[in-house]
Amino acid sequence: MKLFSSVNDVTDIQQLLSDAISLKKKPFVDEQLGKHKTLGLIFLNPSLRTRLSTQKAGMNLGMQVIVMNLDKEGWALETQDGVIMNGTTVEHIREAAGVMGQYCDIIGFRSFPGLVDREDDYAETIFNKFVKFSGVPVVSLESATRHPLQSLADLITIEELKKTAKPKVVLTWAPHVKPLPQAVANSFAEWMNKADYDFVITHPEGYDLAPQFVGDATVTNNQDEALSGADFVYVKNWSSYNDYGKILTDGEGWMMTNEKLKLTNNAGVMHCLPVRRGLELSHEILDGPNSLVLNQANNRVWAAQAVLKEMLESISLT
Ligand code: AN0
Ligand code: CP
Repeated sequence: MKLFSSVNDVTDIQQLLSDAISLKKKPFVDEQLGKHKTLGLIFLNPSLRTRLSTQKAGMNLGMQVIVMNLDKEGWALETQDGVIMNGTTVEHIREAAGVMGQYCDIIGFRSFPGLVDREDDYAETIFNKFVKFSGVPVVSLESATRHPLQSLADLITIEELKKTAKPKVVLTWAPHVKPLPQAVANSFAEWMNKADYDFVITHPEGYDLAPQFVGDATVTNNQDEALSGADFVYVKNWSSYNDYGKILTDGEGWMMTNEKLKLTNNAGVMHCLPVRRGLELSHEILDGPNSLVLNQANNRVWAAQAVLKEMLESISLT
C-alpha cells in the first residue's frame, strides 16, 4: 500500500482488520520492520488522538517519528497553483511537500476542508497535491472529506464487541455550535458500507451526506425510528453538504441521552472525539457503561500500526 486515503486504497479489509487485532495482542512483533525508517506527521489542524496514536504506532514498528504542526510552526503555506506570492503566504505546498519527502519514508498528513468551496474540498485538492509533490507514501490523518484511520479503528471496535454476525449500526447526527466537516461521517459510512452490517443514517432535514458516501445505507430523518433495536450508535455532528458548510438548525432534541438509549438494544455508543459534553452527547452516556469512546481511541493505535506495517512492507519490496 503506497497511499491510505480511503477504504478504496485497501486491497483486503479483512486482512488489515486481522493484522490490527493481532498487533493489539503483540505490539512489538514487527519492531525491526521500521528500523532506520522515518515517519513524518504533518498537521495543518489541531489533533490529540491522531497525533499521539499514529506516533505510538510508528514507534511500535521501530520507526523514528517527527511531528510538525505546519500551520503554527511552519511558514505560511500557499496551496493555489500559479499565483504570484506577493501576499502573506511564504512557501508553496509544491516545495514544502517535496522537502518533507526528502526527510521521510512515509508521511501522515492532516488537512481539514475550508467548508466554503464544496467542489474544491470534495476534489481533495490540498491532500492530492501533498501526495503528488511529497513523492513518498502518504497516510491520511483526516483530509477534507474522509478520516480513514478513524473509520478503521471504529470498524475494529465494532468487530471486537459485536454480539451478532450482522449488528444494526446507526450513524446519528448530533448538535454542535461550529460548522464541522462531513469527513468523519462520510468515512464511517464508506467503511460501514463495506461491512456486512444493517447500517442506518439519521439526521435532521438538510443534512444529507453526499450520495457516494451514503451508498446502500438506510436514511431517515426520524431518529427514534433509526435507534430502535440498534446495537451500535455512532454520534457525530457534521455541517450541511447541500447548503455547503452551513448550520441549519440548533438540533434541539438530537443529543444522544440515556432516555434514547432505551430504544436501542443496549447499544454501545461511539464518538471519534473530541466531543462537546452536554451538546453532542450527554454526560451520563459518556460516563456510563455504554460508552465506547475509549475503546475507539485505543484502537486508533492498532489501526495506524496495521496501515503503517503494510506501507513499510511495500517500501521494502521496492
Ligand atoms: C473534527 C471533525 O469533525 O472533522 C475532527 C474530528 C476527529 N472535529 C472538530 O473539529 C471538533
Ligand atoms: N478522533 C480524532 O481524530 O481526534 P484528533 O482530532 O484529536 O486527532
